[in-house]
Amino acid sequence: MGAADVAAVADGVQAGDRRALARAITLVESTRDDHRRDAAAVLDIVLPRTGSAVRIGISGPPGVGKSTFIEAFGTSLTEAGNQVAVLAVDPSSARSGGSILGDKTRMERLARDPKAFIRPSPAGTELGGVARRTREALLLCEAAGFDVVIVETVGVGQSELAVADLVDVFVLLASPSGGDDLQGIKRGIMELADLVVVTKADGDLANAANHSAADLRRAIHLLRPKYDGIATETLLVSSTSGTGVAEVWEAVAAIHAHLQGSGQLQALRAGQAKAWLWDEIRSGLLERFQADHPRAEVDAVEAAVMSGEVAPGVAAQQLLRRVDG
Ligand SMILES: Nc1nc2c(ncn2[C@@H]2O[C@H](COP(=O)(O)OP(=O)(O)OP(=O)(O)O)[C@@H](O)[C@H]2O)c(=O)[nH]1
Ligand SMILES: [Mg+2]
Repeated sequence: MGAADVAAVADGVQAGDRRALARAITLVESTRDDHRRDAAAVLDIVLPRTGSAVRIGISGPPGVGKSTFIEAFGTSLTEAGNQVAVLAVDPSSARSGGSILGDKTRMERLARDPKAFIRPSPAGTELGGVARRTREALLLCEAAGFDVVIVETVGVGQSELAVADLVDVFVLLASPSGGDDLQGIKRGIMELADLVVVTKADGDLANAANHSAADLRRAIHLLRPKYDGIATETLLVSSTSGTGVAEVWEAVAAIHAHLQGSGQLQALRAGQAKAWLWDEIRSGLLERFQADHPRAEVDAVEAAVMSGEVAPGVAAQQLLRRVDG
């Protein structure tokens, strides 16, 4: 792509043109060197126009009701005049393509909403790559004028950590359940949450949802608060009836306002930018290392290490020596 084309894409993004935004995100997601260079050039141009959105992470186990909630939540936000972008972070191992099809039908209204933009996760990539590209896609959405960016991830392991690292407010969805196992939520994940929302608080499940909320409140009470001056709340929602959806936004907005007012948001984002820099350096070095070292040579060294012939540290030093030169 020539400089003029790069400028045209960047202009389109800044004008809020959906096709330009989709094209820029495709560049960001590409693994081709020339595409990555073009993506970097576009990002460089639009960077001054980024930073003003409320960045929300939404996570929860499969089937908890993420898509249904985002449909209700996103629609209520666009009705209030906001422009809402939804990005998904899902390492390919986490789910099959079938669920993405499910998402399309569960977010039907939002998908057709002219004030919303939904982008599924790029397929066939590992978590590190997806997280990196999602950060860039998030910046592009901000430059395109979206004032709320939602990053969705299915909570099956490391992806929550990656998402918590790129948003301002992290919302954890939990299922109604009679048990006292806290729906299998790991303590480490609960510690990431700025807000916990129990879903499906309606009909037959209303009672179980209330019990779950009470259990979660007790568990959260025992955790160290994530920020000074903000206690992690547990709310109840029914995405199908709409009950509680507005309260989730009020809580998110209150947390965001508190972080902004206290200077903690600036510190949070600065820390995230620094971590992102080192992520890029790490993956850039690894890519160069792999380009410099033929696969067969690395395989042979791996085999020697695995059989105990060579100590891992010694083998690594030998391979790394060549990177210095
Ligand atoms: N009763 C009730 N059911 C709901 C509600 N929200 C979602 N569900 C149902 O729960 C099921 C899962 O909802 P999804 O929104 O697809 O859940 P998800 O978390 O996106 O699932 P994955 O994408 O597979 O991880 C569906 O059958 C929904 O109809 C709700 O508020 N009330
Ligand atoms: Mg879903």
